[in-house]
Amino acid sequence: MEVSGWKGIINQYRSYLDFPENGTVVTLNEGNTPLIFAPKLSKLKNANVFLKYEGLNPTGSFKDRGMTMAISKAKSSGVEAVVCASTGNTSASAAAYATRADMSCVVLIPDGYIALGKLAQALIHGATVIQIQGNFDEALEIVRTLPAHAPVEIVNSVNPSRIEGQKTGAFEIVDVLGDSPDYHFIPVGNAGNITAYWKGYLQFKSLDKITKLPKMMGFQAAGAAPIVDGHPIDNPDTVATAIRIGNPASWYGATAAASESGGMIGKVTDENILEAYKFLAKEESVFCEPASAASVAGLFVSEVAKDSVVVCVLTGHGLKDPDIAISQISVPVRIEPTLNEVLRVMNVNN
Ligand code: AN7
Repeated sequence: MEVSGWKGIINQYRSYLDFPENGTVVTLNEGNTPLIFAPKLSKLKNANVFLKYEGLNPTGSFKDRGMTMAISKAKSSGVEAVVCASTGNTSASAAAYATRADMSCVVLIPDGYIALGKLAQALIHGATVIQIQGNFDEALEIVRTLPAHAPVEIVNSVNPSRIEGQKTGAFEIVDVLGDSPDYHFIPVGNAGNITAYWKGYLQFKSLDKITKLPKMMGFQAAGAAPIVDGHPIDNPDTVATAIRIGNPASWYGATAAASESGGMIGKVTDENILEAYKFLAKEESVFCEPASAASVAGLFVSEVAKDSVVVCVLTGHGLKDPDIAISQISVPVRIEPTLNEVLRVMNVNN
């Protein structure tokens, strides 16, 4: 039955995507996420700051943009099983889209370093979840070799369809702003997303749909900052488990985006990240996961030109990682169920 409304990023941007004409579209209506004005950040930085809230995608992260492409292409070419390594969000997205396509899905995750919500998603969508006693980089190394031994397709961002789908985030930003922002702040883990956004902006520039290109400002967590430090990190460590990655697959894509755009790849401490995370929730009413806040943490430590247009991508939803949220706030008070007790503790004066 034909219905009106948004039908996902492939249907919306098909003419700009490398997608076969008769390909099967596997979609959960991902994309079309809001670009939310951030008044308090704007005031603090003397700029016009917007938040691209990717947590509102179907599985709660930007990964769905790439996954609709990767799974659609895989389905169109008769693939029956997909595999990925993941710090969590890729596994949640792969599990959901593979199920939608009646394919099986295997995910390798680092034991003990995946947010609760993401683990729940991968499991409830029916993926085979394998926890490895190692980190993401070790999981991806194994995944890369799997297609030589079993009939599976990789849906990590080493699969070019992932990057191709994720570039639509840039298209949506341009569709709302009418042009590129001046600065594009984004967390960097495996570096697929910064590579994808830059590809999207470049494509729209080559089509004269925008007059300028943004400075790409990528931020890694200080304990997992191989690109900034200039070498792979054997034991990456950060509270932002989503970007706990020591050897990014799209390393070159990230450095190219930064240098070609006149931007940079920087690093922010866990303290910076949690401060931005809490600021976003308390001051802007936008709840993202810790890794996502690395973009805003990056903005906090950067200079931006007065009155410039700034976009910070918030890559995943705050509900993904309830444990970190609860650890950052004081526990609610417990009282007897009486009016007087409520009045005593509710902290609203008349
Ligand atoms: C919320 O799910 O790598 O630089 O396996 O979940 O494109 O890797 C997640 C990465 C930022 C970094 N924010 O993006 C995975 C995974 C969130 C993320 C990133 C991730 P890339």
